[in-house]
Amino acid sequence: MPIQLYYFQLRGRAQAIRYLLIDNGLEYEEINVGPEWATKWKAETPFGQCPMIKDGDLKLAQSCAILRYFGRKAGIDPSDLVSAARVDMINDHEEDIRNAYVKLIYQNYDAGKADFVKDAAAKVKFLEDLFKAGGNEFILSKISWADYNLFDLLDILCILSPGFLDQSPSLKAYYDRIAARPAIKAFRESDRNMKAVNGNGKQ
Ligand code: 0HH
Repeated sequence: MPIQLYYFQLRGRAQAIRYLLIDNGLEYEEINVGPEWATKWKAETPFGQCPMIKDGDLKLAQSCAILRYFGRKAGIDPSDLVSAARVDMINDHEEDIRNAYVKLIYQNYDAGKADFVKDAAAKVKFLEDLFKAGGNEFILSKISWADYNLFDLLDILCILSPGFLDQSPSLKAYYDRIAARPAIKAFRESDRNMKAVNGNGKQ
């Protein structure tokens, strides 16, 4: 049985997982939990939330745990202590921005958008400086699980605020490099790439 990815029919928290799976040739099947989320799937998940994946006997929730798991499975998990710490640090910063984004989208879109974009730009500036100083093609010199999460975050920030990366040349080059990876490019140009970014029509 292939890997199964349980999520709503939207990009949301599953999109980075999709990028990782596709870019690393891991076949998977989408299970759209939307129609029966509350009645069938919610109680099936470890924490009452999705995304959830099944891989053989393993049932796993929490998007970053899923990314780490598939990163290890695909052999793109950083092997040394310092590299793994750098990847974790950048992913935690990414998650701070993403959690604020989710709050904006679902709770305060119209009133909060301008302040959110300003705050996210200040937080992303730290990443721009780190990428500029590091001089790596990815968070490290080779792609790792967290790059797919960061790429998706930059993508949704550019959708929210076109030109968001205009002041961040190193991150823009990084974003373009990942978008141009053949499997990711083909996926993003295909019908498989879901149009809905979030569950309430806001983006
Ligand atoms: N920390 C978790 C992670 O990273 C957060 C997961 C989470 O928030 O995996 N899951 C939400 C779905 S993402 C969840 O399970 C937000 C999209 C909501 C769209 C809902 C409506 C879609 C209709 C087509 N939420 C459901 C729940 O908590 O019951």
